[in-house]
Amino acid sequence: ENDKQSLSMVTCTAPVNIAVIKYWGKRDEDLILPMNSSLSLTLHQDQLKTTTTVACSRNFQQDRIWLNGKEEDISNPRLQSCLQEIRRFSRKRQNTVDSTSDVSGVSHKVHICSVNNFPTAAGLASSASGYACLVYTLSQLFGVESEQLSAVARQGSGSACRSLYGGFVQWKLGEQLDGKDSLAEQVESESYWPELRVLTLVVSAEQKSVGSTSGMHTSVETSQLLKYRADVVVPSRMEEMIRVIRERDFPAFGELTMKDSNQFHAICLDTYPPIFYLNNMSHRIISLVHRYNQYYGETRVAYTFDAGPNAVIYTLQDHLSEFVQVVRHFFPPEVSGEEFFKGLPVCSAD
Ligand code: 2P0
Repeated sequence: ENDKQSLSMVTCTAPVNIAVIKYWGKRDEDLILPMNSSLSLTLHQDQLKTTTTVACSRNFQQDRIWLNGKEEDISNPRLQSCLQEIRRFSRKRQNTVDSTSDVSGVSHKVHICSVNNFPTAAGLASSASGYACLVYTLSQLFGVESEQLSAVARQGSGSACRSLYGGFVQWKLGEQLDGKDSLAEQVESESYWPELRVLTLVVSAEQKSVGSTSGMHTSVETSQLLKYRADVVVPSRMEEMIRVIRERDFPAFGELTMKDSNQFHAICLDTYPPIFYLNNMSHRIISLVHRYNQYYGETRVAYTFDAGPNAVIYTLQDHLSEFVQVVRHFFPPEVSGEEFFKGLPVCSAD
C-alpha cells in the first residue's frame, strides 16, 4: 500500500442556526447540559456556514487543527471530547463488523481544516456551525451513524447540536445525568415554511467582549431571573413555539421570538456584574421593528439577538423587500457608525 492510498479525506459543510427560544445556562458544565430546552432555525447551506475538511493518514504523527487558516491548539478539552467520542463510536461499530481490521482508519491521526464564510465569534453562532461540522465530518470519515451524534456536537458547544439538522430544531434538555437524552431533534423540515425569510443586520463584526460560556456561567451563579425562566417560562414557551410554527402563524411566531430574545438580554442585565451584548444600534433596530409593526397593526417583522449586537430578522417573503428598504433608509450603508449617530435622531425619540 503506497502513501497515496493511506490518505482518506472528507469535506462537509454545516450552516449556522439562530435560536428563537434561547439556550442560556448549564446544569452541567463538563457535559454541556442546559438548564432549559431551546429551539432554532438552521439557515440554508448557501448562507452562513462552516466548511470542514478532515484527512486521516497512518503517516500523520499527531492530530492537528487549523481554523480559518491558522493552526490552533488541538488539546482544547472540547475538541478532545468530540474526537474521543467519535472514535469511541467508530470502534464500537467496527467491533460489531470486524474486530481485526481498521476499515475506517479510526486508529490514525487526523488533520482538520475548518473555515467560516463569516466573522468568527462576533455573536453569529460560529461555534454552532463549527462543532456541528467537525462532528459530522468526522462521523463521515469514520463511518459512524448514530442518533447520538448531536450529543457529541453538544459536547463541543451546546448550540452546535442544533446545527446537525435542517429546518426547525429543538434541543431537548433531557433528564439523565449522563446527558444521553440531551439531544437535538427536528421539529419541521427546511421546506415546511417556504415563505419564511431571515435577514442578518451586521452591526459590528468585532469579537464579543464576554464569551457565551463564561457569560452563562456568571448568569447561572447570579441571576434569579434565569431560574424563573428555566423552570417556569421556557417549558410552556417551547410548546407554544412548536404550535405556532406548525400553524405557520407568523405574528405569533414573531412575537414569541422577540419576547424570548428580550428575556435572554434581561437575564444578561440581571447577571452580576451585568453583561451588555446589545448596543445603541441594536436598540435602534428594536425600536424600528416595533414601529414598523405598529404602523401595520400586526407583527410582520421580528428581531432576535444572540451574544452580540448583530440583529437577526425573521419575516415573510412578502414583506422582505419593503423592510430592507426601511432599514436602508434609517441605516444608510455608506455612512459610518459615528457620523450616523450625530446626524440622525434616534428612531425611538417619539
Ligand atoms: C442560543 N446562545 O440558543 C444562545 C442564545 C447565545 C445566545 O447558544 O458554552 O456557544 O459552547 O455551550 O453554544 C451560545 O452559546 O455556548 C448560544 P457553549 P454556546 O443560540
